[in-house]
This record gives sequence, C-alpha cells and structure tokens, in this order.
Amino acid sequence: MTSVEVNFDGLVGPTHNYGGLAHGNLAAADNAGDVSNPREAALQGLAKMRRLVEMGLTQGVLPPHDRPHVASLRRMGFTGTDAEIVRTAGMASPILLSNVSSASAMWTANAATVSPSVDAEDGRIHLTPANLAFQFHRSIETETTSRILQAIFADEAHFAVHEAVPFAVFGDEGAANHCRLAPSHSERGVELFVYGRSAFEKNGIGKFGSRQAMEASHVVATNHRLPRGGAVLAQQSKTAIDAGVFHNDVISVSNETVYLLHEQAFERQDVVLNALRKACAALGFEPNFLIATQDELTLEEAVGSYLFNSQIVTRPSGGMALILPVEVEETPRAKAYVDRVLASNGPIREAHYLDLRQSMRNGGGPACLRLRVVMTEVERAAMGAGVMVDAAKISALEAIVRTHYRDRLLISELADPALLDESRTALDEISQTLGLGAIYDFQHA
Ligand code: SUG
Repeated sequence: MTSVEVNFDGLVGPTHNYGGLAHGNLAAADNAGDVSNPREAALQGLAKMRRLVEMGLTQGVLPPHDRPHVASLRRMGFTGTDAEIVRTAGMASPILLSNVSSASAMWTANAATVSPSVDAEDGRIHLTPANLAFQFHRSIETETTSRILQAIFADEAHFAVHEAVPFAVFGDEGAANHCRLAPSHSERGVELFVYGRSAFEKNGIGKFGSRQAMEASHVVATNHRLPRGGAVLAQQSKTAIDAGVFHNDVISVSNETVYLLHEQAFERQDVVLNALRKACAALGFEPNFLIATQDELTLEEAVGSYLFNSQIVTRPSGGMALILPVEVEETPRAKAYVDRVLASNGPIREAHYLDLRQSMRNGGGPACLRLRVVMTEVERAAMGAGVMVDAAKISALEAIVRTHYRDRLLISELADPALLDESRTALDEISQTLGLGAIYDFQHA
C-alpha cells in the first residue's frame, strides 16, 4: 500500500516567550528575557504549513497546550481561582510561572516517537509520547500530548498510542532523537534511535548533561514491535552535545534513502554508519549518506545556522526538497554546503528558505516544529479529528491567531490574568476548528 509522510506541525501558543529555560540550547539561553511576538511566531509557523501544502505535501497540525498550566500549579498546592493561582505563583516564584507558561509544545518533534505500520510486526502505527523528563517546563507536556494523540489516533485497529516511558531517569525526547531510512515511505525501513547517555550514568556528564537515555530508546523500540534488524541504536557525540547539539535533529536529518549529517554527529561514527549500511542492505537498499565534514562546516556553524534542523520532503511529482531556516542562507558556509548537495545530482533538488525567527530564537527550527507520521490512505481516513490542514483551514487558524494573540510579550507579563483569558479563548476556538473535542482541563470546568 502506498504511504505518504504527514507532517504534524505544532501551532505556536499565545504565551510564546523567551524564558531562557532550555538547558544546553544556546539560542534559548542567548535570547532569554527578550520581548517575544506570539502572533508573529504562530503566523510564521502557519506560513510554513501553507508552503508545504502548496508544494502538494500532506500537512497536519497539533494544537497548542493550555498555558499558564494551572493544573500543574494546583498539583503543587496552589489554591484559589485560576487567576489568583497564576498571580500568586508569579509573586512566589517568577521562574516557576515562566516554566508553566512556556509554549514549548510547539516543537512537536519532541511530542512523540512514531513508527510507521510497515515497520511494525503487528502492522499498526506506533506512537510513544515523550516523557521530556529532563526539563520541568517540557515534562508537563506529556499528559496533554497523550490526550491529543489518543483523540487523533483512537482507532486501535490501526494505531497504538503507548504510555510514555514511565521512569523519569529514562529521559525520552521523542522523534527529535529518531530517524528512519527506507527505500521509500511505503516500504519497510530501518529506524535509528539516538541517545546521549545511559540512565545509570550521571546526568551531569559533559557541559550540559544529556537528555536522552539509552534505556528509554530501548523501551520505545521494543514497544513499537520493530523486528530484528529493524532498529539501530547510536550514541550522540559528546563533543556535539557540548557544542549545543541538545537533540540529534540539530546535527542530522533523514528522508527515505537520504541521510544528511555532520561528521561529528555520533560517537564512533564509522561503526554507526556501518551498522546502518548493513541493516539497510538486509532490506535490499543502500542508504545515501551526505556528510558535512568539519572542514567545510564546524559544529558551531551547524548549531548557529540550524542547517540539519531542516526538513527533507519527497515531492509528489518526484525529487526531494529541503525546507531550511533563513539563517542557513545567511551563513555562507552552511549555504555552500546546501549548494553542493543541490549540485551533486542526487535526489535533493530544491532548497526553500523560510523565516521562522520567532521559534529559532528559542532553538526551534523547521524540523523541531513537526512530527512525522508515515501513513497509508486507509490510516489517514481512520484518524479521529480534523487535524489535517488545507489552505482554508490554515486561513481559519490565522484568523484566530490575528484576533487573540498578542504581538508583544515579556516574561514579566505572564501573570496578567487577561493573558490567561485570551489564551483560553484562542485554544477553545482552535480545538473546535480542529474537531478535537474537550482536550483541555479548562474546557471541563
Ligand atoms: O527543548 N526550547 C526547546 C527547543 C526544542 C527544539 N526541538 C528539537 N530540536 N526537536 C528545547 O530546548 C525553550 C523555551 C524557553 O526557554 O522558554 C525551549 O524549551
């Protein structure tokens, strides 16, 4: 059966701000305290979705989470009305309020790890929501993400939505640390699970620690029913993590047979690439590794430009296209590498540079903003919500954003009770537009 890749982009939420919360993420740290523009951020994300729809690709969207997350504050013992709780939390601990207000659910590459049905022994699509246990502001995403994925992928004949990896020391960051190589989206492939450390090593290894535990990768690969030879595990380069590669999707990206990566992506990279070659050969195809050497692009240039945080998409008319942040166009040696790839007569034939600066300032590029789900037509028809988008639905979402989102937000303004109200009005309209039902706690009050 023919499958296509569906990209589910995260819609940026109304509290998008620069809290400087993300550990090991250099962009987020550099921009801490800056004024954000949630409206522009959401519109930039929607413009990306529109562009992909115009290219003939299949596009979905995942809604923002409710922030400030009053339910988390209640669990900590705060009491009163929702507005009182937000105000008290803001006075008691601005950093706590900032954490429960992050719009980080926009980076849906961290929402879950997904294996297509063609890879799994039971012929179902497997999704494991990420526990994001490494950082508090992201760990509170898991419950809502699970609820959203269960609403969309409810049909158990086609989908298995698993429990997130249950042990917090087994940190799991989802598809940002997962790649897939296959002869085509429709055929069985090899899945690469990337980790930074063992759960039984100290978290504090290296300058920033490492987010993904090998044990979590094992749990996910096992639960996804991948057959023998269907999964390869690899350790991220410690040097790369120290240079700001907090997820593998900051240093490598795959699509079908193509794997674009930096020379310093993995520990013992030659062993990893040989294991991949062997696993692919067993399935009857040869992967195409496009490696940027350290001489042509330093780790610092890779992290600064976010070259590898691009999307590689297969156009329905044939050939592949790169969806890159404009920062790559502005970094001469990163641009030169893209030009070399385009000139090589390989499968990648086009490069599209997009302005995603609002998200980029928090360390989220084109690839962070999307969760890939390879699906057959039957599976797409079995989805339980209206989360697929066309030009008209994108326009409807843009209208909600233009009406309810602020064009200026400082972290000192997160306690404003009006922000909570505006956000809830927006999220209510968004969830209705996407046919998701009552997925937020405030909709049950
Ligand atoms: O987890 N930034 C996110 C960026 C995630 C990017 N995703 C991928 N590489 N797939 C993170 O570091 C910053 C939010 C703040 O500081 O308010 C943040 O969470």
